[in-house]
Amino acid sequence: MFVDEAQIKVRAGKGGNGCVAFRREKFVPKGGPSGGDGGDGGSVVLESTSRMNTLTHFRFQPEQSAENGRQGEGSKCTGRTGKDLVLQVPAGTLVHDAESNELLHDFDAAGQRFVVARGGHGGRGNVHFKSSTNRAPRYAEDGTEGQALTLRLRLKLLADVGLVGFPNAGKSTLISKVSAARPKIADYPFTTLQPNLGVVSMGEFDSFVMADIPGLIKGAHEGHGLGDRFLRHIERTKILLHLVDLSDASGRDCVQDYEVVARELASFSPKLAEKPCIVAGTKLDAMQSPERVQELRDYCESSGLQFQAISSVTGEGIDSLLRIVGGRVRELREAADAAAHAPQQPPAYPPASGAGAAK
Ligand SMILES: Nc1nc2c(ncn2[C@@H]2O[C@H](COP(=O)(O)OP(=O)(O)OP(=O)(O)O)[C@@H](O)[C@H]2O)c(=O)[nH]1
Ligand SMILES: [Mg+2]
Repeated sequence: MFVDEAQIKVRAGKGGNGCVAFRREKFVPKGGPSGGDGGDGGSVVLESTSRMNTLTHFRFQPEQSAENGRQGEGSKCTGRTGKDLVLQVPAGTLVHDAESNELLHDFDAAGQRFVVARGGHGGRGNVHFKSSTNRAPRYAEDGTEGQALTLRLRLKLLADVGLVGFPNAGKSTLISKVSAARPKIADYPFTTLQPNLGVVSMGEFDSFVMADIPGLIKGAHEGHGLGDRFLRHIERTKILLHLVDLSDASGRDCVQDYEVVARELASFSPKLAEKPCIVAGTKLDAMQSPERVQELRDYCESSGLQFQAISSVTGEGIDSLLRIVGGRVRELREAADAAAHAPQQPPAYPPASGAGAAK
């Protein structure tokens, strides 16, 4: 089951209460207070991982709490600290406070940790309250409550390349050909009902992630077909790979197919429409009229789009397509790295406003 939205309640542990106790030992009369502090409550921590890509597990456990801190004890013993509760979320999860709708954290990579609810503090034991006027305090602090809040988790998968196209265009067939992903493939529209991810290797040490999502039809942004809500899973990809069926079986016009899907992308988000896009004509082996591929190729050339015709059955064109796609992914990764490591502009000196100038 693929779940990309979930609401959960998280509660951090309460701090343990401080203890009221006195030294009671032979030959130590009026030994004084000896109550130890309570332990701090455990926090709730979210951790992103690349090993899962669904929020399904939260549907079955919508309430999660971390351990409470233990009470302090006599002989100045501090109570045990509550254990943190670490919840794993797939990389690409956005965490919102369900009440205020505030974005608390965006897990935009695997291996990140975020403390979402802090545990309460343990209360101080009565040893801390001894004073010159009160040598035997009979009170200790209570531990404080841990934070509790309701979270709305939304998943936007992280992939480098997003496959788009009409139903039956051959998206799932292509991902199964070039990666270890094994989605369902069949000769009817809307075979794919949930996104699939596949890792495509580029040489020995490099790879990129491809996302296969359900097909789009005209009016998808109004809810036709399966709608366009799955498009958010390719919102963060670097490139779109737009597949167009070249075989005569579809009975539609190739260029029109491309334009219909491109319009749906633009209605979903202008950002998606501006993403670098590569077009692949599919089912080259089943194509009867060569004019179809020529027409699409000309169209792409005039629109400045890279084009490659492929067949997932015979394998024709697949290597060239992967070279084009892999090359673009590499270029965009390098550009993103360079931007992230660009030296920051030093602040203008002396300050333009004159504030802080020598007196
Ligand atoms: N001859 C031929 N058939 C293909 C090729 N690629 C896919 N097909 C067939 O086209 C049909 C649809 O393929 P899918 O991969 O399920 O298409 P899809 O784009 O994932 O479709 P949806 O999941 O419904 O959006 C299947 O019957 C495939 O066997 C190809 O290169 N050549
Ligand atoms: Mg499919």
